[in-house]
Amino acid sequence: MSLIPRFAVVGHPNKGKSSIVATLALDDSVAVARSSGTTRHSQSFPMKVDGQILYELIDTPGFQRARKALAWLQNEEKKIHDRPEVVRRFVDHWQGKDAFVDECELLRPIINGAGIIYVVDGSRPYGAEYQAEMEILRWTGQPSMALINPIGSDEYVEDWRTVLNQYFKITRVFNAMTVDFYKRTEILNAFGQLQESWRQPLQQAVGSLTEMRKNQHQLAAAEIAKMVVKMCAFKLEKKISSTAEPMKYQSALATKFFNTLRKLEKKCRRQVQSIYQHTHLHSQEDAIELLDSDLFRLKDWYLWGLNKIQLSAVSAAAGATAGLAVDAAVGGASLMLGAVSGGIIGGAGSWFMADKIARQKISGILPLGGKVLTYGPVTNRNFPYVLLGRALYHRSLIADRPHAQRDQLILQQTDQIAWLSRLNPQRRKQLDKLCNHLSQAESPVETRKSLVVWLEQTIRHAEK
Ligand SMILES: Nc1nc2c(ncn2[C@@H]2O[C@H](COP(=O)(O)OP(=O)(O)O)[C@@H](O)[C@H]2O)c(=O)[nH]1
Ligand SMILES: [Mg+2]
Repeated sequence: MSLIPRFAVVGHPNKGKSSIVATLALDDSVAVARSSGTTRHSQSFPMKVDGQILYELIDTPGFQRARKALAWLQNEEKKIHDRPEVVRRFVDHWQGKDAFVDECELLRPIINGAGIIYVVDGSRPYGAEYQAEMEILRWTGQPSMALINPIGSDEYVEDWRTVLNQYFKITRVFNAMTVDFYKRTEILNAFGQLQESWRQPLQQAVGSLTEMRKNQHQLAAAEIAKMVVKMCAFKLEKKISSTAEPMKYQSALATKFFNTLRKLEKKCRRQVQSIYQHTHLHSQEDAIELLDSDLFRLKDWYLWGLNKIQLSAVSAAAGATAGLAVDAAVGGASLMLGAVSGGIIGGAGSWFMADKIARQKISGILPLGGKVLTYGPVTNRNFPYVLLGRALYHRSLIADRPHAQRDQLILQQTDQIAWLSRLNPQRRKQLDKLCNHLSQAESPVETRKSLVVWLEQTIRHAEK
């Protein structure tokens, strides 16, 4: 006998059944749609950790003709003991015929042993048509519980509770769109109370899920640290002949430089999404950029990173050059630190002035003649803070996103303004030190290791 608990999620069409399956199976491939009738066939979604199935959720089409189905059952019934058998006969009898297609689909997994999760919408009033559905489910004799999904409002939640308590041992309010990790584990524990043999496997499932989430946080921290270290040290080089005019190459080199950085940030986001099992998110959002804010929209940098005064302070502490004074003097209109350095070769003044974010250098002469143009790394001391702020914000949206959600991931800068000021002084000091190393691309391996530790702590803290 299989000990894997299986649950059929059933109810009226369009009450959030598929949303509940997506959320509890952590699977964003479950079809959720505006129009009813999106789910035509029962489909099983196993929740797996490390290849092991912990439990299975079965998405089903909604009841269409519950009262007629119940009338058929009542007509067939001889004694109350027969009821589960009569439901089986109903499915066998109507299988493949037109009359009760959806009823057959949704009842089959139940008569084959699945537990029942009955879903209703807490924003809509109770009506007599639901009674036939609950009655049929009761006839199956399978363990069952009810979930009230408040789609939009919870106006009728209490009315529903009174009705559902008459039919189900356990009733819970469960909003598939806003549920967090702990509410989800609480619901799984409640499922375990439905049948003795499910209790232990579901407890184990909660343990595995908790462990999995911890791993996801660690993987995300490692991924973000890798990206930040790489981006802070990133530079491009181009060899040109001694006689070539460097300015001719500047614009193409700059474009490639900034595009590569944008791509690295995007790649890290995809990785984080896939770590948290949101693998369908990007394909839904190809048309519009996820978190629609460009990395190099410099006016946003003070929101993501340090403000002007803080920036002066960290830069002064790190012994930055006169460039900082220039930046402060122009009132922050430019984010430039003026930290342009290295082999300046005459006649390239405009090369340096054209861009204010990254270091640019022309060096030569190569053994065989020619010059090397270098673009990068980014010299602005705010850069690591900005990258970390954006990455942590994106991660928190993804980690908390229920798998039923199908809308855009929207950036609300007001949500995360001052993420730095929420850090306690000690963690802030650690961060300043790390960002200083990052800005100077010092000991990248060590910096990365310390950054992973720092990120793991920050993420753990955000979870509480
Ligand atoms: N606001 C809100 N919308 C929801 C919720 N649950 C489901 N929906 C929406 O209701 C519609 C039907 O959901 P779905 O899960 O496909 O229902 P099903 O037909 O019962 O499987 C979809 O557009 C969902 O996005 C919820 O808790 N809150
Ligand atoms: Mg559905």
